[in-house]
Amino acid sequence: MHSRLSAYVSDTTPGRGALRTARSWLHSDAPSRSLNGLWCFRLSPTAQVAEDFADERFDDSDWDSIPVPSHWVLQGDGAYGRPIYTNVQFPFPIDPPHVPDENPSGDYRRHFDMPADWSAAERVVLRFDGVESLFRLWVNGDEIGSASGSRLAHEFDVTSSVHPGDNVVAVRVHQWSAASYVEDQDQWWLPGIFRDVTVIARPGGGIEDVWLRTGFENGHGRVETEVTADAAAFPVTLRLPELGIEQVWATPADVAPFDVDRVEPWSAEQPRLYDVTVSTATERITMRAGFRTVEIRGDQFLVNGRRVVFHGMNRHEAHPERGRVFDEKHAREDLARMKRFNVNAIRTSHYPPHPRLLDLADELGLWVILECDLETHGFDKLDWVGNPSDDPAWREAYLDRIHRTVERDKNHPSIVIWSLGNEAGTGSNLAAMSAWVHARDAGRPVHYEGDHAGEYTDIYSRMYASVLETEQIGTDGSRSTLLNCTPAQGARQRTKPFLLCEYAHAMGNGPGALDQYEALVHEHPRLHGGFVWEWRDHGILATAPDGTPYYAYGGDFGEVVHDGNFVMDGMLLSNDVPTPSLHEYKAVVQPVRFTFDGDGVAITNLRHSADTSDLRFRWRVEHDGTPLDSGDMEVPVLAAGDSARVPLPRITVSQVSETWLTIDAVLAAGTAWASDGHVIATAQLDRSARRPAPGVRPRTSWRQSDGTLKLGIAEFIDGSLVRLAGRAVAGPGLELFRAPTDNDEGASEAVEESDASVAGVSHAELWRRDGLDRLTSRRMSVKRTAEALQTIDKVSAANSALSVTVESVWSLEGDGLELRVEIEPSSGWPTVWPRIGIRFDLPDGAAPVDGAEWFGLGPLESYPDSLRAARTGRFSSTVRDLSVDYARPQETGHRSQLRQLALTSAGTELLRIVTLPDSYGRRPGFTLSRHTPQQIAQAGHSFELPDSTTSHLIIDAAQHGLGSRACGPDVWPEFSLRPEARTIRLRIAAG
Ligand code: IPT
Repeated sequence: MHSRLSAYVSDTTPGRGALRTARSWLHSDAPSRSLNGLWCFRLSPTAQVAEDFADERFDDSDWDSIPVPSHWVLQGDGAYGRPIYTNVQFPFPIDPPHVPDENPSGDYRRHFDMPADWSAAERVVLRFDGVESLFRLWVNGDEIGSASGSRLAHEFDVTSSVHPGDNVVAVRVHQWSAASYVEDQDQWWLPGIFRDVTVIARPGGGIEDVWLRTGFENGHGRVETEVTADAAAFPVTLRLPELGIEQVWATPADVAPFDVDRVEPWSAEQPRLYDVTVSTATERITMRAGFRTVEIRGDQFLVNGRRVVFHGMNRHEAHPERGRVFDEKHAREDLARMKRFNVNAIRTSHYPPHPRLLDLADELGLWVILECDLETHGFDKLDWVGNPSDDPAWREAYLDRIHRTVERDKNHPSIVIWSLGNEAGTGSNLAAMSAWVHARDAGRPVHYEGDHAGEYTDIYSRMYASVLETEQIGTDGSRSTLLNCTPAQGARQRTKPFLLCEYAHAMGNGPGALDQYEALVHEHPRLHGGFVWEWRDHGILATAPDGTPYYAYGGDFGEVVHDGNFVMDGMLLSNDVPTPSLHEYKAVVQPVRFTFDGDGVAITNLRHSADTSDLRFRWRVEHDGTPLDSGDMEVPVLAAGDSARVPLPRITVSQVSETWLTIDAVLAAGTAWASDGHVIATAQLDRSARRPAPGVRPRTSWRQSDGTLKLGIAEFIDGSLVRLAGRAVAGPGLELFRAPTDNDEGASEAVEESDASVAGVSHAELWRRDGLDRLTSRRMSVKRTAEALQTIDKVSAANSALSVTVESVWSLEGDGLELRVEIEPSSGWPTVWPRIGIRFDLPDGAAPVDGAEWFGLGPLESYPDSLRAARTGRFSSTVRDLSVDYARPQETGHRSQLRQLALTSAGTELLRIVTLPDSYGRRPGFTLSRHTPQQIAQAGHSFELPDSTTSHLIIDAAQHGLGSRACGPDVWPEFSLRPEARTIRLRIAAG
């Protein structure tokens, strides 16, 4: 390659010619024009080819056109290459700072009209809000400069190259550059001009930048203003009309802090904003100020003097069709959804979002950790040798990145912490970034998880720490050392507030244990909560060979190196559908706690600072899930942190059905993010009378049996069930397998002794080794009496001596049919089991099973370590909606603690099943699906599932927990399913 070109592409400095003083993204009345829209576009396979075309730069007659903003790999149906997904891996040779000659390079070109009156402007500036990864700019043939820092704003002074009337801008974007080494975030590589391009007229005597540093202390607000403007631009006037404030500063020296009385503070719960204008004779800036003071006192992180608990999400910019291109409507809906699910914080993983997002966070109310665009994770593979974070050649680029990050967004009250980046090892360049932030903004602490020993950051942060370890971090008594810390470093870390910048990896079905993490936050004030990894799946809308639309993940675009479905680890599916784990999260972090005791309930307001005057409390009583009584509850207004005991309503207890009281705290009035009546918190109280399960009647006079047999609605041939209520049925057979979840497939190391995992080997692998997915059975005996049938089967897998004995007894009890199944494992089963269940197969016939109605836990799926969103009640669903459409098909749909179930076809009941508790009082759960676990386990995407002509009902005596071992701890021992004997008892009747 041309050596000048190669030097440019592999330059570790942030580019040349851009304005070095970054500034706030301000709402100004100075004239500007958006250059978004269609640009002429030509893609070259290498940087060199693009370069060779330089001469014909102005002949674009045969170019294509492309929208700006967009990513070229998501345009043109594959004509411009395909997206690549990698997590840690670099999709090019690790040869820093060089990148391959095969470097897709896009030339963009467009005209714009500069109004004649702009010639009065002092300067004309071109702003790029986001270009991935390195770009070069020409205006009217003049080369202006270059820049890297994909998700950062870059401005260029183009005054001397523009003129009134027609102008031409040309931008050359290279997919790969030295900067790619420091932008190795876990996401799709998506080149192009993907954020706005704007041409701005800067008036003489205008305001270059303004920073309102607002504080709130002892009921007073304080404003310190930093105005960047020429002395000649003064006087500068600041107005805050709502409080009747007008400050006029005649000269720069007059700009002084001032106090404001009667001001309401800003918080994520009550995002009170005040309109402010700052103006000179020639320019007016419109801002919204929120008054809050961020501080670290000892090991506590406080806003306005009160400890903050982060119920946060890691938020990437991801959209199935647009990629990282911002869409305000979608973003606003996303943040409103967060609020509806009791989320109160976001970490902008792992780069600054579109600047407008912070306006929305200010307005809707979310605490924000604003993270710089920086990650060098791929150097981990080299034990961090050559890591840019500790290499002086990169110092300028690192400082440029944090400078652009902080300066752009410094005015937002929602931002309470700056983060230097993610997974970039450690080193002096990071320490230099931190020093720069400390000097520039003393009002916000600095976070960076990779500073394990706490050498240059203010907050102790970890990712994926287990529950036990998190507890140890919160405690001083424990002498346990902290990961990657000497005892002395650990002691230093324990003097700081702690947060989990990532935890609860939400890949596929899971995570479990959200409630265990949350409980710790209430016990140990040093623990400030955390940020779930992550908010949404990053699937890209694609079309399967048979025309079915689906959400693609790594490998679906034929990438050479990729990380599969690790990019599908969100609490929302790619199409914005909340997963059950998001409902679980909402229930776990609900800001109102109910503690039942006797005839009363203690209600506690767990919020940061808001009282409960915005809430109403509703109650209802149900008998077996059928509503009996309801009303409103009188609850005094509770200040944050306060609690009150309130008498329960009068509850009529049924002697024949279960009696449950449910209390909901709901919004009394609509907000910007939810309508009135929206449920914030729920609790249930079981007031059922005790009703012992009928004992099993002893039977004698068994005799050998074969041939056909009819017991009530059940028909058998040679001891096997063939028909129930006149419809064909196969089974029930023992089912120990579940289609492995991403967590079941996870092989992260056991992090502590009490961990249930076998280090390095996934449960799924062990299940396949032991043949749980391919069990066979041998009938050992078939016996009958006049009213009962008993079979004994031995179930085991090929090449295994391990087995499970299954005794099934069908009997007529009164006028009903009972099935009792005793499941008895042989000795020696070595691993946890996914489930202990029995499976009925129900071929479609004339009336296919297409729905279920049940009384039990619902409405969504639940598992032993994810039960908090589930409530006891009566629910119904189509078979289809019982399953969650996880990006990679896997175990889904289990409903726990079933009491009654009706299988329906077009609304008509076909079969009714009532469960009886076992001798411990436990009830089975159920799963109803169009596919078997074995079929689901074979599919990489849902479009690969075979057409089905059968419904499969699995009644599970038990299921293994979920855990979060895809990236984090395994299932907690208590929720880990060890092989054990179980009983299932069902009463079955025709619909
Ligand atoms: C962690 C990353 O910070 C995050 O970006 C994401 O990749 C996550 O893992 C997994 O989905 S880093 C990992 C080494 C724990």
